[in-house]
Amino acid sequence: MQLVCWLKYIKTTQKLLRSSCIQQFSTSMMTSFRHKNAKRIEGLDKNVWVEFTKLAAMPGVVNLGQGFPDLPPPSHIREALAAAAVGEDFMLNQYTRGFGHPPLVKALADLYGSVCGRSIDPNKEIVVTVGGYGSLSSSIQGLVDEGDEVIIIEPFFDCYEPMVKMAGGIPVFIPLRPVQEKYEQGMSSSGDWKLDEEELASKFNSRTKAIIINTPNNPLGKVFKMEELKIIADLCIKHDVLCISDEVYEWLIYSGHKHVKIATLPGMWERTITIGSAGKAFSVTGWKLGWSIGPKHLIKHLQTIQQNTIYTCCTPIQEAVAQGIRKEHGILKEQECYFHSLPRELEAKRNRMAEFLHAAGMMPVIPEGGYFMVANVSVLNVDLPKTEGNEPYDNLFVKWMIKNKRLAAIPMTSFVSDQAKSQFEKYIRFCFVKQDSTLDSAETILRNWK
Ligand code: IK2
Repeated sequence: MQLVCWLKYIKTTQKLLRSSCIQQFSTSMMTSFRHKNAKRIEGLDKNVWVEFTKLAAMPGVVNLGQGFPDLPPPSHIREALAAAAVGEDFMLNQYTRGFGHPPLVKALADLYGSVCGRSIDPNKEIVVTVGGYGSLSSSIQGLVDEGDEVIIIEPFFDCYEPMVKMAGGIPVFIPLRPVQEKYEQGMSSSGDWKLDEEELASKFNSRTKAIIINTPNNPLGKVFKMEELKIIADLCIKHDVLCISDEVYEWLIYSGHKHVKIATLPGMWERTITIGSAGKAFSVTGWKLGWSIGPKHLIKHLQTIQQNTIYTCCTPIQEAVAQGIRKEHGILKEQECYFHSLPRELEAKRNRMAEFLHAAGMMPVIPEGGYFMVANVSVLNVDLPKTEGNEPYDNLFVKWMIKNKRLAAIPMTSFVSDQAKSQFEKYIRFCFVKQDSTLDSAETILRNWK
């Protein structure tokens, strides 16, 4: 009897073992074959916004990290959105044209037609996308091929590098450098950061497909001058290279500076995609609506990406942005135009931030445009805790500042390639498109720093 029991026990155990082995085997099969990422996203899983937005959301932290306004957007555009959703024309809640809602592409063609001094075909030379981000993505996916080189100016908006890699392209970096760190009363200007002309020329070759430029630049706030853009344009023309010009901060230009669209330089329209963002133009970053404008022989490739990825963007938001653009276009020469009143309001905030960063002992770089300010923090000589590995100084500094000072910013090395981290790690980026009360809280922390 005992022997029978033993035999039964052994049989059951073998059965269980067998099924668990099969399970383990099949799980590892699934992990290795079915659950594995596509090669094109290999190594691209880290993201600065995921990491630092979580830290900045801790209770009691003043958030000058990610670039979103905590100011009220213009009421006309919010009312237009409400009306689009609940108004009589209920069809505004249904799909619209895939490449862009007809009233929006018309409004964009009219506005940019007058800004660029040329006629723009609303249907063939514009595509409306999910944010400026969507435009970057469809430009790169639609135009960059396996093995193509794409020149990226450092520091750069962080998604350029992974987007180029996802398309199979090869990013080729060129840094902006402070020509001479001219500090006047502890401050310098983003205009002091320049490209070396010879170094830039050395990056162009027969494999170069495109260059990505960003003016005003995030994070530096540099507004590229006509002569700097001419150098880039001449190289593009000489080497038959495309230009993806990210101009999401085009309206945020401070006194004494001027935004120049590289697409308006001779020979550049036919090789340039210009990217804009309603989120940045109207302080509605959560609406995630942007656009690409360019010649039809390039835009048609972005349209192909659009129709095979997201197909169309949200109709009521497009309708509201169309109305907003028409309104601002109508008063473009007036002081009250939001595209002029916002930078006026922000210039005062910029100056205020420069003062209080300086008071804390940091060395701010005054931006000529955009809504970010970088500051050299290495001069504070903060004794940072040692960590394993080689995490850059600015990363450690920001984590320390969030924990000990309850103030959040973004490390500058998030905006550069791995090779350039040591060159940029003494800077961090603050955002100043904030209500006075938010800046008051930041100022209190910074003035009590010592
Ligand atoms: N291009 C640049 C240069 C941007 O800065 C952004 C938005 N970035 O804001 C987050 C931050 O830096 O804190 C985009 C493109 C994307 O624009 P959109 O929000 O319209 O997709």
